Amino acid sequence: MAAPNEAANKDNSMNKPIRAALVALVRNSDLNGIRSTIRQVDDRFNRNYNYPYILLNDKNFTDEFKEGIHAITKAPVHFGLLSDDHWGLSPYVTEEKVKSALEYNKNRYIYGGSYSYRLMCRYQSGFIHKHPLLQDLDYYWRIEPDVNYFCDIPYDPFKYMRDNGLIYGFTTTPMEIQKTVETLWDTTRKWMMENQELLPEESFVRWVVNEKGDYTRCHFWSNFEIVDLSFYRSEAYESYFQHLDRAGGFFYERWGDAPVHSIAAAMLLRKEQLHWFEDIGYYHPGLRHCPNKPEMAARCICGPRSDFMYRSICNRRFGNVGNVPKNETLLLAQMPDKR
Ligand SMILES: Nc1nc2c(ncn2[C@@H]2O[C@H](COP(=O)(O)OP(=O)(O)OP(=O)(O)O)[C@@H](O)[C@H]2O)c(=O)[nH]1
Ligand SMILES: *[C@@H]1O[C@H](CO)[C@@H](O)[C@H](O)[C@H]1NC(C)=O
Ligand SMILES: *[C@@H]1O[C@H](CO)[C@@H](O)[C@H](O)[C@H]1NC(C)=O
Ligand SMILES: [Mg+2]
Repeated sequence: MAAPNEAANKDNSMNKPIRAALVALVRNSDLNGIRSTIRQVDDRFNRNYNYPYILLNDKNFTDEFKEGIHAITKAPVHFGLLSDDHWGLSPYVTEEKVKSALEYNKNRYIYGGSYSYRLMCRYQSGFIHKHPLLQDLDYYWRIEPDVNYFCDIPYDPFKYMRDNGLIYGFTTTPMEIQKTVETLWDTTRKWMMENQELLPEESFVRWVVNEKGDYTRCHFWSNFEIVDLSFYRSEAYESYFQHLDRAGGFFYERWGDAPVHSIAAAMLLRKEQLHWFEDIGYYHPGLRHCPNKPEMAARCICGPRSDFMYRSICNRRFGNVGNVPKNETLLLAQMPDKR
């Protein structure tokens, strides 16, 4: 019997089932919104694949919620509760200072005075990938209530990620509100200087920092993200998250999981490991992406096709900048954020 050659071996691993799931953090009050999302994800993609849904909540899901979800999908669904050590106030901040920060910020920007919003952002930044229900997954695809999927997805994005060595997939690239991240870049720079051994030889960091050392506030909107979870489980990501948590900005400011995930991806990955799913037409309140390439648009129900991503400064920047070597990254990390 002939020994299998290398190509055959490779082929074999390409066809291995992928351990992946669609994951959402939701409240019982989000039932209608998440039913709507799940129905669209099923219709557009998952009815052909049957990847499980994992729904997480800081409170017990009600029977009404669980029944409502099972009634809308045939895919397996797992309901999970968050542990108290994952969902709560950071041990590095003081309650008093948090209270006055919420008071100060409540009219400065959306969710400026919301405590639970901050718990949500901290959870999705540092803990969601540690939930026991996600332990055996290689990839997750984050979904949210009340979003729209406009286009048929006639292939498996998880498999696409794996076969192409991709780590982070996104659909939209807005710019973060300055006031919510006032010290995020300076805190990040400090981490880079103190943890040089965790930086890769080459990275896409120039997407988030310009030649003058200023934070561009470009980020991937993480209400949609498809991610190789080994990235969030890596020593570098965990060290970065711990450093941010210690600085207190999840509470004193309103650091979102979107800018945090995005800075980490740009700083720790190469451009070839990031992917714009241009063909996945998507809407989350506030932003819409509708593909304009004819072969993509043919599978979509949205229009006209001159949406956000074709005007987005951050999407243009994604196309225009490339990887830089570590020595250049460190020069940028020495420059204070001047805004
Ligand atoms: N279990 C639980 N889930 C939450 C809580 N706050 C937010 N979420 C979920 O976290 C995700 C993000 O929250 P959103 O309120 O959608 O935040 P956003 O997308 O920044 O803003 P909007 O969609 O405009 O409200 C959603 O899936 C919410 O259902 C919470 O206190 N408990
Ligand atoms: C949540 O569910 C668990 C397990 O079913 C139960 O032990 C616990 O008492 C519930 N908590 C609340 C607040 O209902
Ligand atoms: C970074 O190192 C490379 C060689 O690895 C060198 O060509 C380049 O000039 C260096 N850049 C800076 C800014 O020092
Ligand atoms: Mg949302």
